[in-house]
Amino acid sequence: MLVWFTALAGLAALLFLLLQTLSPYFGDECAYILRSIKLGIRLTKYKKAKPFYSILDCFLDAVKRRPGKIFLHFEGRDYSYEQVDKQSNKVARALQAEAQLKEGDTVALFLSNEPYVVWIWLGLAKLGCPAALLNFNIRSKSLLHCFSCCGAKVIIVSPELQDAVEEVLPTLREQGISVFILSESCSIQGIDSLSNKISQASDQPLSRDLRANVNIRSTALYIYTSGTTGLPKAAVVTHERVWAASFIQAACGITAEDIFYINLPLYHSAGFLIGLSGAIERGMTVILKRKFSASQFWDDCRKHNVTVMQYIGETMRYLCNTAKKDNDKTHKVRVAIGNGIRTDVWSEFLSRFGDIKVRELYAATEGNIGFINYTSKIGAVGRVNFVHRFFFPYTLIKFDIEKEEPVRNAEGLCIEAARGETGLLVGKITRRSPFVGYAGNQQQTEKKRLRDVLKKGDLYFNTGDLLRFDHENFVYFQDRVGDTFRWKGENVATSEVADILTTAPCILEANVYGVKVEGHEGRIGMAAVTLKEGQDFDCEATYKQVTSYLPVYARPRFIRIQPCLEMTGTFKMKKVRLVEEGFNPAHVKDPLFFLDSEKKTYVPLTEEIYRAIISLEIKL
Ligand SMILES: *[C@@H]1O[C@H](CO)[C@@H](O)[C@H](O)[C@H]1NC(C)=O
Ligand SMILES: CC(=O)N[C@H]1CO[C@H](CO)[C@@H](O)[C@@H]1O
Repeated sequence: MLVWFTALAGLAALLFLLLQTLSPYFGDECAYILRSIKLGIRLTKYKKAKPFYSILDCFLDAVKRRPGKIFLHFEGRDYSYEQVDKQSNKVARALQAEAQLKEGDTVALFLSNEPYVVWIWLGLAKLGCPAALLNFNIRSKSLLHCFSCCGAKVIIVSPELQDAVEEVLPTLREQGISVFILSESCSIQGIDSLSNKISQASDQPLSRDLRANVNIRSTALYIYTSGTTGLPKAAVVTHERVWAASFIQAACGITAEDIFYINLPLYHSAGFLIGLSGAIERGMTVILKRKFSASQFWDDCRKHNVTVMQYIGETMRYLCNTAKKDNDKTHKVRVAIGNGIRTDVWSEFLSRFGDIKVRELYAATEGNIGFINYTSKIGAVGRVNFVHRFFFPYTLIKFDIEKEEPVRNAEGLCIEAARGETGLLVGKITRRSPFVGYAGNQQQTEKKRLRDVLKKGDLYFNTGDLLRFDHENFVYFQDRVGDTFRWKGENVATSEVADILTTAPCILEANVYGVKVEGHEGRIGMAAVTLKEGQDFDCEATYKQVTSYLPVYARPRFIRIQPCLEMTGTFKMKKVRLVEEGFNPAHVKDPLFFLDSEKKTYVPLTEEIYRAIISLEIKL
């Protein structure tokens, strides 16, 4: 018996070695598949559990298991699992009393990156209430839009964002919205202080009955994404999705003993779901940072013994751009999880900061398909793997960039892209990989659904992203379709920028797009505009308009004045040629302007300025 068993084990080992020589990634592949299967089994168990087992229950179990373990470190203070639990009880009780919250009521959080986000989110979860995570950079019209599409009747605001909320207060009051600010007192009529009420509230646990109806398909969060048109959209994040994203750390081999550094905003899925929620799933310690700082990054990591870091493409480049130091490799960081890193930055990062496993992943907040880079292939966002593809069917289809639509054959079906060819990623919508859509926006939800893809009557989620699979099955991200581009890790919706530009006194029409600049990830904002009759381009007024209403990353740094804008047959503005022509004054004959953030105005874009930008003397 034992002999047989040993022989069998030997055979298995031999087979493994054989396959490993056939594909150098076979070992990684097996480890990843095994981990994924284990996580799949766990998710199925949670789905079937009665009552439903949510990430909050996972947190409460962690509190029971290791109450004294540090959950959160923020600006010199430690908060244990037990302390965070008690603090969230106080928040829940204060909100129950002050805002009369009931199970299912949505509450919007307009908060900086601080521990309050965690306490309030857990407090709301204890009441069975979803949280809408507002981006703290948005203002005025965008802020009102984001707030109203999630259907919240309550908004909670950080003291440093008081001005922004005062600006929209008249509208909020008209709609009968309760506004709470996290300070001890507030003299503004229509804004109530909350901190004093939280500190007076009891820290006793709340009854589970308060969230008796929450199940895996209930909405847990709203996370905003700027899609292909106009204002941000509120992606509905169900508990199922929270679990799936929370498993990413586990899938990357992170353990409870790791220490996770969150320096990304908590209003994005990266920081909130993968970082914070994933940390709860692991029962680990989080070092929370108010704002990303390249200069403090490694000192923070050394000081707190950080072992796992998170990045978006840009932040890796910022780290590589800091002055070299002797202790660059002295730290305990072993894994970096993120997305959008450029191949050259990736290589530089590894040679500069040592042997860190980069786990590049591809996923959209609302999407139903994702990839993780689980081998060590530089540049790839993941691998096509038959187990993954079996459970979550997806494909790449041929896409017409100019028409911005999938190419279809004579029967009206889409055409799969060949190996090595760039195509649009679509994920089949099934019960296992659902697409829930956007809150209060049926039209946008419908736009992301693609029918008759491979068979008549089938239904896919259109990611709006162009990817490529190579001959070794690696997956590469290529670009985002259409009107959204990425700059500094943020999506910029061009029509939103155009709306702001056309309210400047001199501008008639605006066509906004992103252009590539050497040495930078993503695309920087540029606009081709036409002027109102008899008007000149007003540098100062346009600067004022742009800086008052747009976050820094969305402002068009280049403006091109055109006599008229080129349109498609269906009256869509043509962008492709403009994008290609870029902002080089030697090639573009139209007048060009540059947003000079030091002079605080637009200035004519001279050859000299162009050269300074290309040589990175001018920081963008
Ligand atoms: C980091 O690790 C070192 C050595 O293991 C230990 O002495 C130190 O106390 C740790 N620092 C923190 C903040 O935990
Ligand atoms: C596809 C993939 O996994 N890519 C990365 C995964 O992680 C390794 C380890 O750091 C990287 O080197 C790969 O480039």
